[in-house]
Amino acid sequence: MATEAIAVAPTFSANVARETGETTIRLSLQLHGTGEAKLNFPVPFLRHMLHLFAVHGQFDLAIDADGDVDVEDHHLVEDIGLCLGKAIAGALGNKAGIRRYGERHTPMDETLARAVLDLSGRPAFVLQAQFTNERIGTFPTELVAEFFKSVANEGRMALHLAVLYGENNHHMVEGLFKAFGAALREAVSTVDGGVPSSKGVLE
Ligand SMILES: [Mn+2]
Repeated sequence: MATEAIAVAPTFSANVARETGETTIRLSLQLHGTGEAKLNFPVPFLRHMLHLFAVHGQFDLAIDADGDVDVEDHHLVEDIGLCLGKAIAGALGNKAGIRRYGERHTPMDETLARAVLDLSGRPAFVLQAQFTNERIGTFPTELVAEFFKSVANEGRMALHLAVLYGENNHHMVEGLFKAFGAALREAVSTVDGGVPSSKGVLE
């Protein structure tokens, strides 16, 4: 007998736990929060970025994680992205009464970043950015795309990110995380009405 997914109204919060041979992650997210971040994992630059994301989205975000960073930051960064995406999707349930779309331009000194997203239920990811350094501190710059791709896939959103212009790579990535936080905050804000789709369903 087929079981139908139960359409659960948004709770705006979710906990995700994930353990593999490469990483162990516990993450909790409150989308209608106060901007409080408690981040405990050994990738300092991503901690810095997720702190900005939480503050600019007014999300409460707690992450306790560890992984094989002696190999490279790659697995842990990708898997934290997966867990954040899962938490976003879980917190939104059937998405009834949310705005669905969000967008924001964010200047970061000389850099201008943009995030536009649709909590459509269909994963898509585009990043337009010309990074000029292979690393930011010890953080491999290529992992910025890996992180956001994981978030978009598991969060089941269309996420379009761009650095319109800029000089400093640290600023470019900061602009993206701040813009993403603010755009997501807009998309998960509540409006009157049901599921914001002409189809009546956002899966
Ligand atoms: Mn900074």
